[in-house]
Amino acid sequence: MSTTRSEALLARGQNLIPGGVNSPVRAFRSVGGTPRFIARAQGARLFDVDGNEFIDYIGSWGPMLIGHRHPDILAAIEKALTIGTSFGAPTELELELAEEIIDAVPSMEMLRLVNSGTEATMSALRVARGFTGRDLTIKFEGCYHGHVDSLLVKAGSGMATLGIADTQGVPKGFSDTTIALPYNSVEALEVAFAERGDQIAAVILEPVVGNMGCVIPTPEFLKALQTLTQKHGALLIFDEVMTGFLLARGGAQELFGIRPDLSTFGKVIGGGLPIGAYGGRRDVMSKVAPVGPIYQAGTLSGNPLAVSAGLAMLRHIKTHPEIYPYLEKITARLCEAPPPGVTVNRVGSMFTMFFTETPVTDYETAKTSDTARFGKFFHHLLSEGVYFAPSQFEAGFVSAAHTEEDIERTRGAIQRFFA
Ligand code: KE4
Repeated sequence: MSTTRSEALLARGQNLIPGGVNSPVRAFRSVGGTPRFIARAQGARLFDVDGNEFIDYIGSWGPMLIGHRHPDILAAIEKALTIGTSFGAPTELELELAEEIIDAVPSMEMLRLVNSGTEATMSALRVARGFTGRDLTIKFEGCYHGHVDSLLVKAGSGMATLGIADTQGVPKGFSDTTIALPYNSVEALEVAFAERGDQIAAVILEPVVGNMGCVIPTPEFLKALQTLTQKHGALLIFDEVMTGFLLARGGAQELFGIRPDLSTFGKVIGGGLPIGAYGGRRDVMSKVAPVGPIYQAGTLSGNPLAVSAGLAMLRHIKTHPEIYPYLEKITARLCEAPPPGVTVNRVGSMFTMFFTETPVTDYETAKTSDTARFGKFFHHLLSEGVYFAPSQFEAGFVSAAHTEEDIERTRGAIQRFFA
């Protein structure tokens, strides 16, 4: 498999952009080798600049729920182009997207559109602090909520991939406002609230984790989150940037029957264009400028291109509810009967094959994985035309464009690694 052009582009990129990539996980640093520069994508396929074809299990880290270049999305973007790309003034399209999100997610009584998941979580946190008048946040080790200064504490995703425990550049004063606890630990949560409950503005979590690899909350953990936040007057924030509209039309909160105070979204709601959203309780969101004293703004927030693509995506999901049982079926088949030494965690179309015998329930158990062997597995799959996430500490994603034949081909490639 030639990587000549990718190697040349990487060399050229190194002088222009840190690592030649615009997001660290793309650099293949934890799996080694040359990151593939992508020429184009279609459906469940990626095509790199050397003409190699891959079955894609990244899906742009979530947005490509219905596959690359879906005709509904392309048509919506083309239509949007006829009216303009950004006005810096309100449009009816933004109201329609807000209505679609609110219709799908009952806890979202009011919301604000932004341009990334990071903006969404940063804003939700500021609103929680402003609403409660408190400064502290609880997050969980291995969860990643975007590169918000105060949340880059024991974070997952690229930080876990690169083994960066705590990034440089975040003032101690910021990270001191964050309490990082083990995911799924009811006891740690109880102790934190017992000690500092009246200072805690919010608890933020990935309701199904993707960013330490896929990790699933226990019912006891979810119950404790609800009980303790309510008891102490803290807000419960579900970061559904990855899980929103991906695991179900109503996100993880629909699966678990939980109504968080605030939720954040991104990825799928933009249909592959830059977008984010935060929202929830009306009494909380009514504190946001211009109606309230908590400020948040954005030049391209609600721009017609991203909103049109997002609307097309959410309308497709609403009119094609069969995508979720299909995704459940083919992803379950992909993950069926894992090889010895591999622990698989999966919810819907989100999955991770951990190279450990240990059940993975938090960051500590995720880190028992043999990342060197995962790197060899990743490159074996790549050589067979299968593109998994280039990190043990990320989730993979199956799309509605994947066929049963794609799944069988992928299973064959996996089995040949262990043969
Ligand atoms: P963005 O700012 O990247 O749009 O969203 C940040 C974010 C927030 N919350 C959750 C739960 C997320 O998963 C993310 C971003 N996810 C990573 C994938 N692990 C994005 C990929 C990357 O950083 O390159």
